[in-house]
Amino acid sequence: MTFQRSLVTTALPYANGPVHIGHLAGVYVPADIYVRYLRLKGQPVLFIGGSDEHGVPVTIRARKEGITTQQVVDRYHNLIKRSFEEFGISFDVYSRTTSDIHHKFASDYFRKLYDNGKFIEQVSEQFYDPETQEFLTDRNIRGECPRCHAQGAYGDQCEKCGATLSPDELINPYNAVNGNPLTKKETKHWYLPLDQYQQWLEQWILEEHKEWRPNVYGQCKSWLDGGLKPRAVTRDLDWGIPVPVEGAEGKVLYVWFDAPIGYISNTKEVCDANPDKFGKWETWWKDQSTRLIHFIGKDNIVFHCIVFPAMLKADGSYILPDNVPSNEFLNLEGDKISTSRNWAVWLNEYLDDFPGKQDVLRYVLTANAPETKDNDFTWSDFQARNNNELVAIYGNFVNRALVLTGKYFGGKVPERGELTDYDHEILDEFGNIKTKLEDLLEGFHFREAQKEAMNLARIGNKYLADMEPWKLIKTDEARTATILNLSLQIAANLAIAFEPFLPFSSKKLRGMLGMPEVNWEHLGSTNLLPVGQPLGEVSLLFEKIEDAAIQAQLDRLARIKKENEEKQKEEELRNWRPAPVKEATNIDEFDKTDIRVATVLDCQPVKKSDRLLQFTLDDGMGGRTILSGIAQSYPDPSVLIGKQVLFIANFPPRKMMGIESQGMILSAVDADGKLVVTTVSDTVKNGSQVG
Ligand code: B3M
Ligand code: ZN
Repeated sequence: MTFQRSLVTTALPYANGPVHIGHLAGVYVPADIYVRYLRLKGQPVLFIGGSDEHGVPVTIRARKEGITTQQVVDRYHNLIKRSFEEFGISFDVYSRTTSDIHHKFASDYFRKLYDNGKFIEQVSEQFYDPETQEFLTDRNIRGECPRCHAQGAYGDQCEKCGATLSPDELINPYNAVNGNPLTKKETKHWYLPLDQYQQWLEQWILEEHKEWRPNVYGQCKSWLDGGLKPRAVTRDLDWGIPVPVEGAEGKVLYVWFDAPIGYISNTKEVCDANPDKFGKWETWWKDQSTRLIHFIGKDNIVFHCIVFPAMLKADGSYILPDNVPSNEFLNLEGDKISTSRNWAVWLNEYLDDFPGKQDVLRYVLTANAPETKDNDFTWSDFQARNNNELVAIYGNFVNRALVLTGKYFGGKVPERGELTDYDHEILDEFGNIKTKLEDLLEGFHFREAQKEAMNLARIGNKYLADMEPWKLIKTDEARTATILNLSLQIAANLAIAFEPFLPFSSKKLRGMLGMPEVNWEHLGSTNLLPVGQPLGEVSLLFEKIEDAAIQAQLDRLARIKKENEEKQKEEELRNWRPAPVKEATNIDEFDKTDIRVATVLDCQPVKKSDRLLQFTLDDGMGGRTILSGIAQSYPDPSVLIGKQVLFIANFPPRKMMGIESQGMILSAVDADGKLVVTTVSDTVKNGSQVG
C-alpha cells in the first residue's frame, strides 16, 4: 500500500497541570520533528493535539485547589496550549475534549456501537460511600498496602512500594476525600468485550506489525498472551460525557473511551473549519491510503494498540494505526517525574528562566530521548550539551563562517575556485546526509537523526579548523574565498537538516544566510547560496549557559525534595489507621505472658549500637538488666530514670552486644514509628503483676 497522506496524533495530556519535559521528550518533540519533516518534503500531513479534560485526575485537582473542575480544565488547557505554541509544536489543531463537537461525536460513537450490539451489559459490585452516596474510582480509594503495609496506598497503586493494586486488595479501604469507610454496592456498566477481538488483534499486531518498536510490540504481546477480558467503558461519575442510553443517569463514558475519539473529533473540527486546506475529515480517518501514526508514552500503549483499535474495529468504518512510536520515560535527576510531587521541569517555568532557549531544550530532549529505555534528564547534561555541542560545534562553525565572510568579503557569498582533494573529501562526507536522515526519520530514530545533523556541523567545524582561512587570507585570497563559500554552503545545509529539530534556530540561521525558503530536496547540495548573495545581520546562534543558572535549577530541585519529604511525613500521619486487631486469643494464652512493673534505676545507650538502650531495673526481685531497641526514640535516655515501666519477666534471657537481656520492655508504636515506653498511672510496688 502506498500512502498518500499522514495523520499524526499525539496523546492528549490531562488538563490537570502544566506540561513538563517528560511530555515534551516522550511525545511532542518527536511527533513535531516527524511532522515538520513530512511538511518539508511536501507530503500531506495533519497534526492533531488536544487536552484530555475528563477523568478523575482533573476532578482530584479541582478538589485540591478548591475550584470547579471546569475552572481547572480551562486554566490548564490554556496553559498547555500556550506552552506547546511556545516550543514550536506545530499542531494543525489543538482542541479539547470538553468541546461541544467532541461531546456529540463521542456520544454518537458510543450510541452506534450500543445500537449495533457491540457492548455487553454487566452488573458488578463497586466500592460505595453510603454517606455521600457515590461510587468511588480506584484513585479515590485509599487504604493500607497489602504488600508493604504503608498507609494511604491508592486503589490502583501503592506509591511507597510501587505495587500495582486493585481496590479490592487494600486493607481497610476508605474514601480518599473524606476518610469515610466504604461498602460495596451493585452497579450496571457497559463493557467492550475485548476477548472477542483477541484473535483479530493477535493477527493484526503480532503477525502484521512486527516492525513496531520492540517495547511496543513486547507490551502488546504480553497483554495478548495474558488473555484479554471485557473492559468497562462507562463509569459512575458526575464529570464526563453522559452515557447516551436510557436508564444510565449519573453515568459517563470512561475517559479512556472518549479521549482517543478526541483524535477524530479534533480532526473533524479542523477540517470543518478549513475545508479548502484539509478537505473532509473522513478522508483522514476512513481512506485506506491515509497513514495513521500515534505518538504516545509507554503507559498509554495498551489503550492505543489494543483498546482503541478494538473500538475502531467495532465501528468498522475506520482505518487502524500504521505505527505507534511510543517512548519510554524520562526521569529527572534520577527520580521519576511526578506532577503531584512537583518533581518536574515545567515548560512555562523553563521559559521564564531560559527565555528564547526553546531549541536548547528541544535539542537536549532529543539527544537524550528515551526511545529504547528510560533516560535521565540532568541539568549538568543540559549545560554540557548546550555549551559543548550547540555553542562549540554548530554555533561556532556558523559564526566563524559568517563573521569571516563579513570581514574579508563584505558580507557577500564569495566566489568558489577549483576544489582540492581535501574539499572533495569533505563534500563526500556530507553528500549522503539526505538519505541518511530520511532513513532515520522514517524509522522514528530521532535521536540518531539529530546526531547525524550535528555531525554535519562537526564536519564544517573541522574543515574551518584545518583550513585556517584567517591565516590564509594573508597569502591567498582566492583560496580563502573558496573555503568560505563551501563553509557557507555547509551552513545552509545545516539550516535545512536542523529545521525539523531546531526550528527557531534554523529560521534565525536562514535569516543570516539570506535564505528565505527551505526545501528538503536541496539537502546535500553545495549550490544553495549563489555567489554574491548578501548575508543578513550576524548574531550568535546559541549562547553559553553559565554555572550559576544551572546551580539555581539544582537548588530549586533540592528545595522541592525537602518539601516533599516533609509533606510525605505529614500525609503518613494523617492517613494513619490502627492496625487490624489480631486473631482471637483467650485469657489462658494471655496468662502465659508474665508482665510486671519495675522502676528504671539507670538507662544508658549501648556502646557501638545506635538502636539499643540498656535498662537497669528495680524489679522488686533483686534487679535485672533489659536491653530495648528504642534508642532512636530516646536521644536522651536519662529522661526515663525514675519512671515505672512495664516489662515481660518470663522471656528466656538473650545476649546482645555481649550483654544479657532478661526480658522485654513494653512500648507503644506511634504513627510516625516512634516508640513510647509504657508506664503505670500511679506508683505501685516494683514486681507487681499486670493482667
Ligand atoms: N490523557 C493519559 C496521559 O496523559 C491520557 C492520554 C489520552 S490519549 C487519548 O498520559
Ligand atoms: Zn506498598
